[in-house]
Amino acid sequence: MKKRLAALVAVLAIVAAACGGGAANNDESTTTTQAPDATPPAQTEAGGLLATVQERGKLQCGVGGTAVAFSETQPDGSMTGFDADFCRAVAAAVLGDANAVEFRTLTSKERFEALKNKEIDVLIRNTTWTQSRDTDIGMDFGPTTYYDGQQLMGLSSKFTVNSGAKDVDGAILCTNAGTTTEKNITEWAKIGGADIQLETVEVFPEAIEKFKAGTCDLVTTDGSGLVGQKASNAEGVDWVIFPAAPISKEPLGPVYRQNDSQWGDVINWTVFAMIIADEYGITSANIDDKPVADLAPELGRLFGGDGELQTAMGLNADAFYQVIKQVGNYDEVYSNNLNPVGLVREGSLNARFTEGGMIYAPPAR
Ligand SMILES: N[C@@H](CCC(=O)N[C@@H](CS)C(=O)NCC(=O)O)C(=O)O
Repeated sequence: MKKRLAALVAVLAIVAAACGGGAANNDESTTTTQAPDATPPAQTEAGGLLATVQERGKLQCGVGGTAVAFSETQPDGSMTGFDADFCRAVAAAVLGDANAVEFRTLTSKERFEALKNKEIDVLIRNTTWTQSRDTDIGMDFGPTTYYDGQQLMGLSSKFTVNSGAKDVDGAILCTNAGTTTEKNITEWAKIGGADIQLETVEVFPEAIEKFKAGTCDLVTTDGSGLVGQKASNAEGVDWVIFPAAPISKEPLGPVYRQNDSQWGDVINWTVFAMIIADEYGITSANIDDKPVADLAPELGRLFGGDGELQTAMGLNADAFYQVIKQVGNYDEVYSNNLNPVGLVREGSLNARFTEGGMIYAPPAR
């Protein structure tokens, strides 16, 4: 009985922490006790993860390392890709140095534990924003940087872009574990009346190897991952990606631990600043063409001029100037990394909102 009571108390304590009750759950914070009716401290006094990263002088960023065009470990050990550049952007904002990043490669299965265990400050790894991830396991999601959707890939001699669930009946499908992919495909096959055999591997390139060896009939993951693999494999000319309309929504973006709103603001506004700079056509190449005072008022504020808002969140006034100067705007990061594998913004959900896409930021005011 005593044991049961103790267990109940422990469970209640965990639930209270998960619901945001108490400093214990406020990552990295210096524990300060506050009277319930005291005025909440200004964000800059919170001493959360932002202060920790600034003190450390390095951002610890979780990436995949084997996701073509998103995060790829190069032979010299450097990290390239769309996700890697968002890590660099956060480092430029927080530390004034886009190179002050320690990349930590994580499999899909490892990524959330690494974040929750404070092994990383932010996770930027083809990660889909879902309700359970956002609410159940202690994490918050930043703005979507890439609107994706799950597709399948098979031999073009056997499948077409119009293939559907009925065409995959009896097939062996391969993907990596710890993903939305596994759940979506199982539901999709069931709804479509297809009997499939799903095999999971640690990292997606293993699934590709099995597909090449013929032990998997099909592979499945986010469409961007399939496009990347098709482009980077010589055998890819014989591969077809289907169905044309993805089987799921996969909004990909940064993830951070919950209950540190200052850190959340820093990540969110780093992404928004890159989107706003793109709206105005300000790039790493032309940002110095005019003095900040001569730019549109919104850009002036964003780059540290009159009415700047960055210091209110604990950053230097020029934090987002550094992001654009050192890393680039959203379009540059997209084009540099994703155009080479054939992913284009035009006509996709990742186009600017003014061009029919979903890439939109709130105003910097
Ligand atoms: N977006 C999905 C899938 C993420 C995922 O694992 N994507 C693959 C395909 S791009 C990947 O990251 N592969 C690299 C690897 O497994 O190392 C999720 O969040 O669960």
